[in-house]
Amino acid sequence: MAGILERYRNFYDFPADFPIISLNEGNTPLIPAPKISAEVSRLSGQPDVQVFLKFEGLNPTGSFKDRGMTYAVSKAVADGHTHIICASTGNTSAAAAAYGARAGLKTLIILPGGKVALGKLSQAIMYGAAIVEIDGNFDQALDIVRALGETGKVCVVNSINPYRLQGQKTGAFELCDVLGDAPDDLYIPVGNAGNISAYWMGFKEYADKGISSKRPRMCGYQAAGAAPIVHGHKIEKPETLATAIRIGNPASWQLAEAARDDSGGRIDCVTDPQIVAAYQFLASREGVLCEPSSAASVAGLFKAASLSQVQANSTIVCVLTGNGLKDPDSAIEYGNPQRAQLPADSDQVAAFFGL
Ligand code: AN7
Repeated sequence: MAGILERYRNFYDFPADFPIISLNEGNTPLIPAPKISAEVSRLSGQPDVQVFLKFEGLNPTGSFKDRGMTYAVSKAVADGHTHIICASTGNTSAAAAAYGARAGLKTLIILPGGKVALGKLSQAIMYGAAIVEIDGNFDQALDIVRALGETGKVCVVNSINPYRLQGQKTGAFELCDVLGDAPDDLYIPVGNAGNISAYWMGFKEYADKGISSKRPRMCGYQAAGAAPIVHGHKIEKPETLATAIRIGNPASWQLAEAARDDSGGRIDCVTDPQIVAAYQFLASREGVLCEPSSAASVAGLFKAASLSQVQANSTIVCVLTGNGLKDPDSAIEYGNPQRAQLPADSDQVAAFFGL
């Protein structure tokens, strides 16, 4: 299927000869989650809660970032840029490097040293980006990107580039298309706060055009050690095992607060143990392996259910923003291994399996 800019062309005003750089992103599955639904009903005491997972890990580079990057990179090409640049906790850099490679642009990446999951770093290397790891965090990397962007020599493709959010709003379109209407609640991880803002734009646009009949409550979840919006101030040294959302000064802070307030939703936080529990539940009970940061949406839903913030007969979508294969170290650390190394002997193997 064609990528998001072609499929949703009517929602954009780019010219007919706009150079679309696409890897056929989008059209990701909306997977029913019966075990999570039952758990939410159990925790909340509310019957008939239907939970779906929007599995963005099945995008071409394995995260939702592809939806925004197709537009940002296409626009960079249209504007005659030769270089794109981004700061990243990993996924933005993977997407920028892939779309940059496809467009024939040079991709420059600034990463928080030692805090990017192995798969994401591998992607940026293979796609051929130039990579600087700083002795600092994402927020410091983004400050450097902003400064370099002001030279005019490079096109910034972080979500301060408005085309990123315009592309990412199609996640909301797709799930409304599949459900036949907007859900009651949307649960989504919050890091730099672009995606929650983009989904809200998409839901508003569908409701304003009469394509959907309602707007969901936007329920965003930060990691407890990196929860500036929850606490109402910047976090100088954000910490969480969910490295993708290890961000202390989100670029789209105000937009995310507006999404929360206009939708009657909330932005709350979940602890690292709650994130790990949801990460394990998703993989071992639903068969869906996302990355730890993505599991913040489901951890948030479980927390909300325990706090009686979930309503009976509601349809809930959790956005799983990235693929679990990007972070094999976390899978090995937090999985529940049932493994043994044995001689090539059927009796011993059978004994281990309890057969
Ligand atoms: C898997 O790649 O910020 O709130 O530099 O990779 O829109 O920032 C990644 C963010 C959630 C948070 N889940 O989304 C980056 C980066 C995953 C992510 C988020 C990110 P935003």
